Amino acid sequence: MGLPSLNDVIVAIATPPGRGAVGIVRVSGMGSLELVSRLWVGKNPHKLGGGRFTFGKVRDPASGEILDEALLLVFRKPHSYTGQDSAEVHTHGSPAVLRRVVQMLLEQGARLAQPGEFTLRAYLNGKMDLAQAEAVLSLVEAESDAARRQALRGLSAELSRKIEQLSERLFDLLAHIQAWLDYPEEGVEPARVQETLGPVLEEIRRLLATASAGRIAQKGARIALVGAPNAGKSSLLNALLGYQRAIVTPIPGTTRDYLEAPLELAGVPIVAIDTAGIRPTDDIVERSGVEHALRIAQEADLVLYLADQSQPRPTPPNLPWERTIQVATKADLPPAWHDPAFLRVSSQTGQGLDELRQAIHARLLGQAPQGEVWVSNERHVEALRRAEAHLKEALEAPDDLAGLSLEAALGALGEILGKDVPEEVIERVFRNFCVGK
Ligand SMILES: Nc1nc2c(ncn2[C@@H]2O[C@H](COP(=O)(O)OP(=O)(O)O)[C@@H](O)[C@H]2O)c(=O)[nH]1
Ligand SMILES: [Mg+2]
Repeated sequence: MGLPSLNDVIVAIATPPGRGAVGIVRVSGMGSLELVSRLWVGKNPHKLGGGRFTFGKVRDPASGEILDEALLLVFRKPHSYTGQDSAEVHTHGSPAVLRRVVQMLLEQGARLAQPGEFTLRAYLNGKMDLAQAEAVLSLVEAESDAARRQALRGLSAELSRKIEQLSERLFDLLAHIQAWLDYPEEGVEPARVQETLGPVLEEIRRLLATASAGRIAQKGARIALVGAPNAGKSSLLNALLGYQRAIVTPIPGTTRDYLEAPLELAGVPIVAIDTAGIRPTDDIVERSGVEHALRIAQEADLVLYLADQSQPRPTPPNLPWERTIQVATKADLPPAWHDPAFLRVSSQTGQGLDELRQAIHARLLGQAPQGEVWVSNERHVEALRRAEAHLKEALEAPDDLAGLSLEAALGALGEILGKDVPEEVIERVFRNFCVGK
């Protein structure tokens, strides 16, 4: 299919579908001010300074009919989002008005923008690199504070700068190896492959270690509450939520199905899943619930295993222990056993709940340093993994061959920024955008 042309004027409604207080139509490309001026009654857009608003009316150039009162915002290249002459028409947020404005611009020679095409133009015109363009999408999609914060980091090129710095160090090393190979008689010192690669590799691994937190910040996490019947799972869910979501009874086996409840914990969107109590049973409905609970636990990002510390200690089920927090419940009652590996919590008094929230937060986002950029984009993670593998190769290769692996690693890092990436990759990135962004 190929990437769309940069040379025509594109137009799209930039605000979400439906009615709103204000609706925005966006135009970008060479000649966009000319097109807009044909339907603008008011100050001549050509005479308007970049970044300035003017108040006027939108008129159908064919019939002369006035459609709405509006604001016009003009940007001049290269000082615009896309790097081209651009304009925004802010009308009242009526779908009928917005559609007509777009229609009239199409009649004047613009074409409908494809999804993400404004941001694509920004990338192709060098206003941002590919990682920043992806951060734009992450920011638009961000539903939690953590995701929003990380997207902004990407947008302001924190990740890009880090990747550029690493690439530069590799590039210097590569140049050195080449000089040493090509001009042996010049007395070029042997390249210090180990000394340079070690720290770069470490840095890449540090970035990769943030991937799980990055993904969770962006997409959220699923936390399963499991344990024997009457362990206090539903009570704990309600305590974490702050309202009565799940039925609590003293009768074991009340929750036979599972239920999901959304909550936000330390800026991360969480889905907490209350499951059927795990015990051997002949009841067919309950047994199915038990099997389901174990499967949910295997698939969850984090498991809370609950055991009632006021009762004899239960035999633990088969759980993914490396992502499980053990919780001793009903801490307000006298203990029948004690194990320091368990967090003692009472849903009734609230004892231990803050510690539990902190433990959950630490498990979900723990490896990722706050105040630093996290890698949340799957494409970036994959490229970093390849760079890591090539650098490992380079470390193990004799110095005269290390250059090849270095080049491959540099290629992988460059892809993150969109350097020398095939058009298909670019198309795939922008396909997920909405029209008008
Ligand atoms: N004293 C005390 N009782 C609790 C606590 N949490 C739950 N219970 C009681 O234990 C019983 C089972 O609780 P529930 O949340 O339904 O357990 P589930 O079967 O694991 O969902 C109910 O009678 C609850 O009132 C707690 O922290 N302290
Ligand atoms: Mg229950």
